[in-house]
Amino acid sequence: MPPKKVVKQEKILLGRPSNNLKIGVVGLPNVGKSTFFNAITNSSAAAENYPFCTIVAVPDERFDWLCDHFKPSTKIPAYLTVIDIAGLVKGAAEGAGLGNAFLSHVRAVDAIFHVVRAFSDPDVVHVEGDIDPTRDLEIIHNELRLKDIELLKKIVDVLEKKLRTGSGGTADKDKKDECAFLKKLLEFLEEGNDVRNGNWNNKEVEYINSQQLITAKPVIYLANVSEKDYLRRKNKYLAKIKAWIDEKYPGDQLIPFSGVFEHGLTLLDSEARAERLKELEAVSVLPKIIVSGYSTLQLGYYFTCGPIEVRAWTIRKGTKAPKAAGVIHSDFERGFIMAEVYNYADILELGSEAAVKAAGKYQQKGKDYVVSEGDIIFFKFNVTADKKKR
Ligand SMILES: Nc1nc2c(ncn2[C@@H]2O[C@H](COP(=O)(O)OP(=O)(O)O)[C@@H](O)[C@H]2O)c(=O)[nH]1
Ligand SMILES: [Mg+2]
Repeated sequence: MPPKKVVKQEKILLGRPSNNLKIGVVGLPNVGKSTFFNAITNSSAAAENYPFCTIVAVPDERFDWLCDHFKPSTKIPAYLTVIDIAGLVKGAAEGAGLGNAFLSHVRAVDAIFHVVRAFSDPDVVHVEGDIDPTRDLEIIHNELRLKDIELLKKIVDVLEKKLRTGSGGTADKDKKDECAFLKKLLEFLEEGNDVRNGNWNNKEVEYINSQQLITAKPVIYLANVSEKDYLRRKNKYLAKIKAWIDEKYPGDQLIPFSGVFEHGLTLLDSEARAERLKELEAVSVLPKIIVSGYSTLQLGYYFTCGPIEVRAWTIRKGTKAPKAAGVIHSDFERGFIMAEVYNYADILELGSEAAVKAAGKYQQKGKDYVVSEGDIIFFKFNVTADKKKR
């Protein structure tokens, strides 16, 4: 007898990132958030910027290669929106500092860059008096957790009220399940955990994703070290920070950077900058930080390519063709017929679209096709006329 086929259920991930990814910068005052934010903004990649919000192209060598190859009139890389979220201090959850003003911003982001101070400088005041990165990490995490607790309490209250007056139908049954789960989640938070610490099943993830909980968002830790420490790749706080992260949030990324150093680089023109980096035998870590935002969210790209436009589209790893098409337009998903697909690796190896076709690597795929990283896709779709009119 053949072995029983095991249907493995795909695990849904927390969060619902779109093609327009947003990351918020959080941390205590005077840790270097704005310095980091300004360095990102001034770096040549900045496409648009506002006082607290900047949009940068995500560096990608495949995208650059495709633009060189197709020479399109329009080039649209993947973009990352970075938001400088000020105002988090101890007691922020109760309204200290800017308190609630930052909240709507932080709720709207897909992920968090958590900047922690690992440089000493008597001229730059530390709100807590001395340099102690893990204490600072605890303070910020606590405030964010308290905000989630406050929000969840309100949601549970409203749900319970609704259930008391409800009809008892099947819609109620689902609401009841949701309410019971959110209560469980509230307890979990009150015990000192973050939402992302939990191991949730798919239904629970759906409940979580329908709320805007801050502690459900993935975090990338950025340790701001002095220029000297950055260049000699040594810092007395890093080991302790790393140990703290490994204990509380195993697997999360820690990237050391130097705000002052990065900022200094952005003041130079590209030639002087290259010279300085060569002289110091150093690199800017900003591109790595920007890309890390993508990988942490388990995102990848596919491309659409032609003489008019080369464009990168952001999808979650494991996305099927119709859903990937929906990133371009909902009609593409609704009226999906097929995808014509080849991969960046093929055109890089074979040199042209014609050669890719001749090698049989330009293929037609149906609705069950799982898009691969670096696919180049042309979607065919059809929407019926009456649905088109909206
Ligand atoms: N010595 C030193 N000063 C820094 C560093 N990064 C930022 N600063 C300074 O610290 C102060 C606060 O930085 P800022 O980026 O405004 O912090 P924010 O409050 O977190 O936005 C500014 O005077 C910066 O110049 C660093 O790596 N070393
Ligand atoms: Mg600031």
